[in-house]
Parts: sequence; C-alpha cells; structure tokens
Amino acid sequence: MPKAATRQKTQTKTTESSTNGAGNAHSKKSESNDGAAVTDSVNPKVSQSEHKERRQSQKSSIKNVEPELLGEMLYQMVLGRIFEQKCAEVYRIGKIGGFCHLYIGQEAVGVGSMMALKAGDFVISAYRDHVQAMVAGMKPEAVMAELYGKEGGVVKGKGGSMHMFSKEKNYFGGHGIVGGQIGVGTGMAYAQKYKETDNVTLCFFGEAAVNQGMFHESLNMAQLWKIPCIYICENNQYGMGTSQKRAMSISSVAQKAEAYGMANEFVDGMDVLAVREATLRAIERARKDNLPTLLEIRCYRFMGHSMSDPGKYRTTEEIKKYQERDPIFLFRQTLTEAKIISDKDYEEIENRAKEATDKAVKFADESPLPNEKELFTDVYA
Ligand SMILES: Cc1ncc(C[n+]2csc(CCOP(=O)(O)OP(=O)(O)O)c2C)c(N)n1
Ligand SMILES: [Mg+2]
Repeated sequence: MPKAATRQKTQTKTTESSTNGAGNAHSKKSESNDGAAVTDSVNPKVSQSEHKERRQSQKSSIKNVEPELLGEMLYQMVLGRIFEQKCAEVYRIGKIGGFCHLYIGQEAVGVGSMMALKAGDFVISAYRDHVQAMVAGMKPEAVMAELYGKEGGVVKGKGGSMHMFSKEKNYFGGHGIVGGQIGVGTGMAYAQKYKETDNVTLCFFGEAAVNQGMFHESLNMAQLWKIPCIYICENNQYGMGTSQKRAMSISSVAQKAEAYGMANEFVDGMDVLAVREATLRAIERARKDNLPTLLEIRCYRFMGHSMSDPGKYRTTEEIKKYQERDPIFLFRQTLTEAKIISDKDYEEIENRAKEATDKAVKFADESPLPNEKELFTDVYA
C-alpha cells in the first residue's frame, strides 16, 4: 500500500463486507484515499520513500512470477515507451495527423493488467490506446501505420490514433467519447456470461469518465446481474487540463463501487506487479462467480493530455515527483537487484524495442494511403 494513501485524511470508512458476499478487496485499503492530497504534496522526499516502498513490495512479488514473464512484461513496457517517444517525434514533423494521446508514464497499468489475462478474454478502452493495442498482440508496424492513417494500419488507416481495434485479438477499441466504452464493455462481459464461457472483460477508462452517468449505470447493472467485467479506472489525476480535485466531489474512485456493493481496490499504478496482483484477484472473482470489480489504479501521465496540450496546469515539481517513481525504472531496478536481468540484458531489451519501433516507422512510411473505394467499406450507419 503506497504511503500516498496512508497519509491522506479519511473520507468515509468502508464496511468490511460488501453486499455481494464476495469479500471486499478494498475494505481495508480505501479508508484514506483522497486523490487531492496526492497532488497537493509535492515533496521529493515523500516520492523517494514511496519509490523505496514499492521496491520492497516488488521484491517479494517477483517470487510469484516466472522470470520469463517478468522479462516480457519489462519488454512490453519499454517497447510502449520507446514506440510512443517516436510517435511524438513523427507527430511533430507532420507524419501523424489529428489527435494523439500518449500513454507515457502509464505503461504499468496496461501491461500489468492485460498480461494477467488468458486467451479468449476481452479488452475495451478509451483513446489512449497505442500501447494497449500492442500488449493485446497487434504488431507495432500495424499500430504505427494506423497512426499514420495508412492502409497497413490495424483498421486500414480509417481509425487513427484513438481507434485501435482487432476482433482477432479481442481488443474492442479505442473509443473517443469519454465513458462511452463502459456500457459497451459491460455488454461484452454480459455476452460471455450468456454464452457460459469463463472469459472476462477488462474495461479501461480515465477518472474523468467516472463523473458520467454511463459509469454508474453500468456498475449498478454489472453487480445486479453478476457480469464478469473488471472496471479499470486509470486515475492519472487529470481530465485534459482539469485536476480531479476540481471535478469530483469524492475523490476516491474505488469507494464509489461501494454504492453498488461491488468489490473494489486501490492500486499503485507505478508498480506493474501490484497492478498484476490486483487484476488477478479481480479475474478470479469474475471467472468463478461472474462478479465484477472496480480497480482504481493511480498513475500519472508524463506528457500532456494530447500532443496539442501546452500543459500549463501542472507544475514542473509535480511532474518531476512522479517521474522519480517511473514505473519502468522501478521495475528494472527490482529485476536487476534480484539478478533476473543484468545491465546487458536491459540494453538488449531497449535495442529490441528500438528496432521494432524503427521497423514500424519504416512500414508506416512505405504503406500506401487507403484506396478511395475504402470510403464505403466497413461503414456502420
Ligand atoms: C462525452 C465527452 N465529453 C467530453 C469530451 C472531451 N474530452 C476528451 S478527453 C477528455 C478528458 C478525459 O479524461 P480522463 O477520462 O481522465 O482520461 P485521460 O485523458 O486522463 O486518460 C475530455 C473531457 C469527450 N471526448 N467526450
Ligand atoms: Mg485522467
């Protein structure tokens, strides 16, 4: 449990037992979960001690995961980071048009949760979707070509940055309407229950979506109908330029699940293993008993809301504080200290990610623009 949470003032105590009887994973953790206090305390010392605490926790968590999987998780995070740094670079020279929202700083959320899934499980998300698309198994080449609006893109260049989608990989987008995907994700999870599979759905959204009616309607129905949906709120603490504390009356997102008797948990999104463990607990609840969970995963985006954000609403100290807790740096340190990887191995991981990114850019550059005929294919109206 991060210090950020323990030092905050208590808002409302949660009850030990939630009405679903599934055991409330959040009951002890959510008592003092005020997002506002986290951004208020810009103190490098606190940030360093949080980092230290996560290192301790990761050291014990790695014992439960195969070294090969740990290496793959690190690779996916590094690939996501390097790929998106390249996206920013090529965006600035006009290769990518339209909106482009980067995931830099949030990689541990997508990687930790999605790599806990099994074949046949489903994912749906908002528009910050490039890294998740690659974790779902889409090729970096096809993701970059989509960003370029080229024919070789995952949806033939017709979706762009915000609409990565693959039926084969069970990744159902990539949605631009804030909160819109929460209802769709609930329906996707309901379909799995109806078909009597044991597959679950991860439904990602930002904390600004929690103020939408769709969030509340979906959670109510999911708990009432026992739908195997895992709601993942990526709480990066800002909705565009608006801080969460200026927009939400009760800033604990996890706590809102209590209104529906739903299991919930607060997780440190800088720690890929903490994300994995919380997701596994939620997956078990969903597979065994069709019970939904709300995970509030606290994270921070290191870049602006989108490539066109001048970013005047945050201080440099605040950004620095979170950068000191960089999820990739933390995980690399843990794996190095545990002698699971060496510096040379890390270098190799970085080189592989750079090569994959360069290959993606070359592919996107060379891919043709969609044919005019494509204007009338795959259109739903
Ligand atoms: C229904 C709706 N209202 C407003 C917008 C404009 N808008 C785009 S992104 C965004 C902020 C969303 O923030 P959050 O859900 O926290 O996700 P994040 O960008 O932080 O990942 C807003 C208000 C929108 N796309 N849809
Ligand atoms: Mg946000």
